[in-house]
Amino acid sequence: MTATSDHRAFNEAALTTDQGIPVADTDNSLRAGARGPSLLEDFHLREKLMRFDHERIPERVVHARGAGAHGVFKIYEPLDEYTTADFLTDPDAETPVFVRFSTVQGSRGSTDTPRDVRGFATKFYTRQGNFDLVGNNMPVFFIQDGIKFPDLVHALKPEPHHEMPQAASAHDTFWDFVTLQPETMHHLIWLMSDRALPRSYRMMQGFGVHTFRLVNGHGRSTFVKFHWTPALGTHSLVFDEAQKISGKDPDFNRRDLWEAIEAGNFPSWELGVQFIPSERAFEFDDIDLLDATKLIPEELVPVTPVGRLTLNRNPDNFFAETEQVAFSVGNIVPGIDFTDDPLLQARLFSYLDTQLTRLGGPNFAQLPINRPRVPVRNHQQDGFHQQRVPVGRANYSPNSLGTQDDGAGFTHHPELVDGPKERKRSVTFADHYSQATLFWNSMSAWEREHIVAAYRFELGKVTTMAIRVRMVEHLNRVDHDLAVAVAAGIGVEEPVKSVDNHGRASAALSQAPTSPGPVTTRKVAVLMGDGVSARWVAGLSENLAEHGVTVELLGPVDGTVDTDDGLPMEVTRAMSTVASVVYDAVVVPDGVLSLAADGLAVQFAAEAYKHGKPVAAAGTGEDVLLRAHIRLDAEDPALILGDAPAAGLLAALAVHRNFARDIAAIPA
Ligand code: HDE
Repeated sequence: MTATSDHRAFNEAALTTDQGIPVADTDNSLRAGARGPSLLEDFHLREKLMRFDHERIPERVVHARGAGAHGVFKIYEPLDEYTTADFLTDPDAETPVFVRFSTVQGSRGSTDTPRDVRGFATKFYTRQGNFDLVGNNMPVFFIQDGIKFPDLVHALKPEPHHEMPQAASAHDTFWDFVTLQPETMHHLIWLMSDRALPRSYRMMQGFGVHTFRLVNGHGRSTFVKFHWTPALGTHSLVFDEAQKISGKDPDFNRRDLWEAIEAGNFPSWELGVQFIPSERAFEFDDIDLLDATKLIPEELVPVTPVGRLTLNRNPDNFFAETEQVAFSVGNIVPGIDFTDDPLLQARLFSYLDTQLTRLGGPNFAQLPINRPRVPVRNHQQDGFHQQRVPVGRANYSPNSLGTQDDGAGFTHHPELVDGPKERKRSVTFADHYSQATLFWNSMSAWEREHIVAAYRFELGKVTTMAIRVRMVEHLNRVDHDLAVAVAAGIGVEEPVKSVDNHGRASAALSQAPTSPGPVTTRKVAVLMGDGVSARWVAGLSENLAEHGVTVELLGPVDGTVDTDDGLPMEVTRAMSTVASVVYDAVVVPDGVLSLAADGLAVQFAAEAYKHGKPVAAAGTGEDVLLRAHIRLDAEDPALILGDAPAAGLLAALAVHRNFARDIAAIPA
């Protein structure tokens, strides 16, 4: 080995300071004698502590907690009829993307499963620069005008005097604000539905919320609404389960996304578009396309599938990528354009602005995760954290001393605008209730029960009675029966019917499955113990695994259990380290006599049953269900008894849950 290669080998292996100086010892600071004072000249200690002291950046003011992944987007068919955007017209383009999912209310270190809206933000690194679709998992928003956003968020966030509650909307200030701002009523009912408790980011829809426009090569503009539809179906947790998961595994959704991608089960979503030709813009009597508190029912404008998003790579580093990614609604490419939606217009300012504080200066677009995958050329310069080294002397335009090439760039759609300057809402924004009614009418019986329970829970935490009363008055304008049911749970007098329900519904708003969906990556817990039938468990595991279902064998402790054929069988983990709430189904096999006397096993079965999950038992396993107060003679396709539960379990998992159960007496 030469002296040079010797030197390089040393450098590659060794730690260095930020200045590249090799570090000999990172465990002991420099001292005057082993028990003596530390020396100021210890440059390694000083640098190490200085860097540590400055590791934190401000968290996002909303959507602070999130998880991200890399992937690709590809269209099915070119959309030239509607747009010139390269990534939507080139059938061969595989556009790299980075997606960040998030909760809204809680801090960065809060839990994944509060009742909350979820963010669904996608950065497309297109060949014409970055396009960000910064959406949510609900198609509407609380407010119509961005000037109300600080008020909404102040009311939603932990209350300012004692900073409670964390990751929750069940408190006075939130309900005080929303009951005084009736435009929130539609989004509120979505928030009280199971949509606010996604089972997985992989099983969640996404929406662009606002009306955007696509502009084609002839300058023709079409209004559009963007929809993401998950390949695994749209599924939710129930509230009790979500609350328990917050303690058992606060990283539940983040872990689920990470593990699926690590295992090669790449989640995917179909991008769908509602196309609304400009001529039709005023065709929908009670819906103004510029009002973000309204959706366009799919019965009026169907969703056309246009492409597929697949997430296939976890970030290498959470901070560098997921934390530093800077989305902006204003990142838009030729062929796509904005509308005059006043919520959207306010967002165009806010996203650019917020990064200055969060990422410490104007050069955040140079961070690797934010960098476009195309060359960046302009005369913007300097500022904190500049990474580029511009060459040449011409940093202005026009110039004759450098090169400059103004190609065919982004042109704004030349929409004609005219009107007096005024602080005024359009009268077409005035209806705040009829789409909340539409949502309520579209729900199945169990979805309605969950909504009523959610209003009762949230309002039950509100200490100011006048706020509860106000909310019941609003609900009475959504649907009288809903108002009566909520009032009865929160000590408010039954309201007098004031308006008739319009009776319209939209099937796409319900999450009740109309047909069986995929079961891939669902997780089944098998409760284990000495005496278990080895063949039975192995057969079931094999059968489920063939369908992509993950089976975990939960032992009384880590290690092995003794099976009926005398051989030890390894378990996945100890039952006490998990809980039923982190599984999709629970199985109690035959032969394990100890389980019926094990409170934890009984709780596993009871809780899973209470949450509507498939529960299977064979032989002595049925004793565990009896102890859990589960009626074995109940008509219940998701209660699977007998020796061959695989087919029943798969069928029950394919429709997610059975909420038709009578669970009132189940202690969980
Ligand atoms: Fe945001 N929003 N927002 N928002 N939003 C932010 O941007 C804001 C709104 C959404 O994973 C912030 O970089 C205003 C609607 C997502 O990094 C901030 C208004 C929708 C994310 C901001 C809205 C969203 C954010 C905080 C009303 C659904 C997370 C940090 C005018 C269509 C993106 C940041 C990520 C984040 C402002 C309303 C979705 C402060 C002013 C409507 C998914 O800029």
